[in-house]
Amino acid sequence: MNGRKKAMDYIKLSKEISYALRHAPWEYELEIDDEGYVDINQLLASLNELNIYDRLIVKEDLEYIVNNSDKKRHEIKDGKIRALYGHSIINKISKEIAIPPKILYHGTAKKFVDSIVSNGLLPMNRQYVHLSVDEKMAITVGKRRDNNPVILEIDCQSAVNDGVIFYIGNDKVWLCDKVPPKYIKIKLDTK
Ligand code: HQG
Repeated sequence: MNGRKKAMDYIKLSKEISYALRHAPWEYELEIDDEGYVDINQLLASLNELNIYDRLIVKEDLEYIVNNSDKKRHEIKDGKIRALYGHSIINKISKEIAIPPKILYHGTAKKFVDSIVSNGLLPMNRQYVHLSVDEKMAITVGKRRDNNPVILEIDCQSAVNDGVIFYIGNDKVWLCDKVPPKYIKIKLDTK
């Protein structure tokens, strides 16, 4: 065995799959369809060319990641796999429109709050704004950027009544094209 090759690392592999499917399918020679799916065999071939691990990555490894990750980031269907949210590629992934819960949450850094209050929540480098189903999750999301994140409460009920469209990411993540300031309330400053 080549000593430099590593044992399978599912967290690292999951991150690499997210990177490929959300941000850079072309780097992995993947054709991505309108819903974000790529062919599993194409993805495996490309990952295995990198020759990182001490064995080949197989379909069951992808299934393991999908079924055992802390979050439902990816979905497998009919020999294809996709990221459920997080995309930044130019061609917008089409997502299923649905009516969200009355309230959703967004965790962010304090330094962004003034801009968000003025301009609303914008997708920034991604295709959609990402919203969380509960405050706990929003705090975790916000902590990626600020030890004391600010939690925003989104009045989805009013937004839906006014015609704002929401999309399903997964069971805990909702997506939106943008959230105008009038539906945003500062819920919790965790400091
Ligand atoms: C902020 C992770 C200034 C926004 C997470 C956020 C999530 C503004 C940042 C998912 C703004 C964008 C996405 C405005 C928004 N002015 N700043 N008008 N509007 N922002 O990473 O929601 O673990 O693109 O508040 O858990 O943090 O990778 O979005 O701070 O579910 O699966 O601009 O990614 O999931 O940051 O995270 P991001 P996000 P994974």
